[in-house]
Amino acid sequence: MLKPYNYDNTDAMQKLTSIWPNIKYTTTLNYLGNKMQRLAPALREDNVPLDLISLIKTILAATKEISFRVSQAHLGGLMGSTLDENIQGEVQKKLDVVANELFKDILLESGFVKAISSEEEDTSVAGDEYGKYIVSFDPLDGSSNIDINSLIGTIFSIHKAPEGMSADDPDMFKQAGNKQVCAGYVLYGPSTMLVMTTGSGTHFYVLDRTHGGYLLVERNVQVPTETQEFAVNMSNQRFWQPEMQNYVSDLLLGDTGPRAKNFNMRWIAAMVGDVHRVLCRGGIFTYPMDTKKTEQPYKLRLMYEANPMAFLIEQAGGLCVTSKGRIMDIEPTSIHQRVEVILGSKKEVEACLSYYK
Ligand code: AFP
Repeated sequence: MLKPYNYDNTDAMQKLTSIWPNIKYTTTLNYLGNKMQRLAPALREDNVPLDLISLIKTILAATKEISFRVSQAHLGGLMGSTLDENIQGEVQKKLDVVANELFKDILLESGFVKAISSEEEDTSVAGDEYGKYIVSFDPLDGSSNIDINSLIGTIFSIHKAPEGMSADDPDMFKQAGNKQVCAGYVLYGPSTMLVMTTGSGTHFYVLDRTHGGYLLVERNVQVPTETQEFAVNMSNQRFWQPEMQNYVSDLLLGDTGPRAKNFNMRWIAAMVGDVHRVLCRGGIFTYPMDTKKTEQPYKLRLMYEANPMAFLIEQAGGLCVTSKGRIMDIEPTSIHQRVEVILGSKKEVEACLSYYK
């Protein structure tokens, strides 16, 4: 019979070290010895104000519930689509709706939030008139992965609530990404992982199900400046602008072309997964402008995807741009606005941009 998981499982550690004598087990030991830093002290170390810490904890309570529901989706009849579409004309999955309701309810009841905006809502939703913050979120990014038990995640972005505006005014959300006070995502993968920044570096946390909280596993993650890996939906190649076509064609030529090195390609179809890989080992990720649907030249959403990822990537030393400039400097015109995204390893993003000059 399997023993229940035990923090002081020294037997397990002895076994591990006998199998891998050189294992870098300090992390595991720290983990088993419960010495890893918990979320709140880690945030205090970054001088995050107490009310923002409380809001972050509220958001993370929702993600723990979503993580559980995601793991039980097949058993609980939550696979498949609803009969509805969201405001952006996309068919909603049952889990999209459940995650959105969970997130919305918990945030609006918290008292910390003046309003929320979600990829799944038609417009912003008012919260507490005296709430200090506004939160934008994509409750489940990568919905097409739900039915195949593959990687999905929640993305969130926090701004200060502007003073003098009413809680039901969606214009509160028209703030550039450079005004974010916190951004992050939670990956529902083999482990549930939080990646977050409050402007003092990008840090990785893992949900420890034994005590129910997130533990800091890596502080100040850095995206390598150079890479040989790219992520793009190649099936759209013929719809891209000539500049992007030329750039990717040169990547594909590998060491026989002008880049003089071979590239590998990865595509998870969930931005959270692709950005996570870039944060872990470098790479370039792009969803460029295309002419597939003339009325919709861009796919990714500024508030729910591009801005929070830009904050995380820049805090980790990478770049996040459109072919015309920095994503976080875009002044939004609507809450469901879409943008071109090119992000990742600094030198590779610069190499891509050089094709547009
Ligand atoms: P959904 O969450 O609406 O499924 O969209 C996911 C996403 O916006 C982004 O996370 C992916 O990078 C991109 O779409 C995948 O797009 P393709 O359908 O072109 O693979």
